[in-house]
Amino acid sequence: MQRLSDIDWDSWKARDPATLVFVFRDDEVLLINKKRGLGKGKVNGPGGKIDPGESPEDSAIRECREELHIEVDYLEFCGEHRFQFTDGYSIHVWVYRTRVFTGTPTETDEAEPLWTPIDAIPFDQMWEDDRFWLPMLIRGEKFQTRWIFEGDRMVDYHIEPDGQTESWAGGRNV
Ligand code: 8DG
Repeated sequence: MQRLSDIDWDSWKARDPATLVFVFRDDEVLLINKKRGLGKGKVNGPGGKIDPGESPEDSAIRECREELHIEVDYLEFCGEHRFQFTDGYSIHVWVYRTRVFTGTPTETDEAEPLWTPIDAIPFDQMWEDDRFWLPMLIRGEKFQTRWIFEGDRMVDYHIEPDGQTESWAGGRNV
């Protein structure tokens, strides 16, 4: 299982459903130094696994609350990632962005907040795929993606553009 074509994507179901959130303020994006879980030690957006019975959006809101002590609102759906790992693990990730939040991002056991200029995103400290789709998210382009990973190493991928994100509910576009 090294290529996308080795997988029957029609019957594919991820072991874990999960979320990712990117919060924007002026020309900055709120990233985290992830302190535990899958991707520990990497820079990422807040997010995590969806609890049983929880909607992706509710999970995204809860993860921002738990990881950074902020309340996010007006989440815009940006796309979905389907990750298949060669060891058999798989994760399906719903991705959101917003400019609307209350509270001050605060370090927790799970995350250290990093307000980051959008032209200085540290892709070399992030998952290998992020450089392909995070610029699309910033431009307001939605995506449907599939990825094969061998551990930390991306071995195959496909990105399907999926139209435009609705305009920012909370202010100007970036
Ligand atoms: P835990 O209770 O299991 O420790 O943690 P959790 O917070 O519920 O879940 P997690 O392990 O943090 O969930 C994995 C997170 O990593 C989830 O937000 C989705 C995200 N993620 C991947 N792969 C990739 C990737 O390639 N790029 C980016 N940016 N994020 C990814 O799983």
